[in-house]
Amino acid sequence: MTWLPVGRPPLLTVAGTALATGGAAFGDQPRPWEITLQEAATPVMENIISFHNLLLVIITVITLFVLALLVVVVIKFNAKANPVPSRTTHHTLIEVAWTLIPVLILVAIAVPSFRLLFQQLDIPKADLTVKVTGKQWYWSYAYPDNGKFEFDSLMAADKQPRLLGVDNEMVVPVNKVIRVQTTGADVIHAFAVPSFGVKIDAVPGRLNETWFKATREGVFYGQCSELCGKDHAFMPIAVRVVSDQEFAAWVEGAKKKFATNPGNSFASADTFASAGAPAGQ
Ligand SMILES: [Cu+2]
Repeated sequence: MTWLPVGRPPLLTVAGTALATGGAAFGDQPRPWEITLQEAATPVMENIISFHNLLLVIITVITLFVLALLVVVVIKFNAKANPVPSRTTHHTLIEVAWTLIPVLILVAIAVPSFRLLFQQLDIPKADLTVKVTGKQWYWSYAYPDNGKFEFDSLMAADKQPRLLGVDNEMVVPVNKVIRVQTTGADVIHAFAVPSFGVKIDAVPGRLNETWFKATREGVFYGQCSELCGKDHAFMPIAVRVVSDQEFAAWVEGAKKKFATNPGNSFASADTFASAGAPAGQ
């Protein structure tokens, strides 16, 4: 389902590579002067980028066409150039055309659009479920399939990348279908990771579901995308995608590490949010 080449224009790739060599260790994140979408790491995001590129071409052609018509009107039909206006009011062929052509354009857009929507909403058989809870102002990740542990993920002020690094990353295996269930503990938050093409509300009293299948290893950053209070900007999402073996090893470690804090104990005092974290969770 690729209509156009996916990825950055060549010029931006050069700039992106230069920046990437400086920040390669920091994974997928926004980059200075970036005007494109972040690089895709899932099939859904690849299709989102292709769809975006298709729409960009269509809207550019339409805009230039309308601009050309306006220029023609201004030059040919102003009072000086055309002192005696035509009294024509109807032209059947043109009327049919300007009704039919937009309909065809909309249909051409609707087909890939619905295909993409179905791909996003129709969750394949999941290999792994992670329950994500948005809280003021951090995230909790629960792994019901892997020993039922749960841990908090708070922004770490001393970690790079700034405002995106966290103390405990969400870890998932590569090339596996991850079902993400989101909910909110207090107010509405939104779980969003651009490279995965994932953005879903985390609503109190409701369980939302989405999915992603990361096709490459690395660390992928996102942020809460629903204004949720004073530290909305300081509850980043960091997802580490690793091999099956690394994931199994991480699960073993996590079971022990998080066994003593069922649910909601806070991270060490050197993390940013612990200073302002609400008490009595
Ligand atoms: Cu939030």
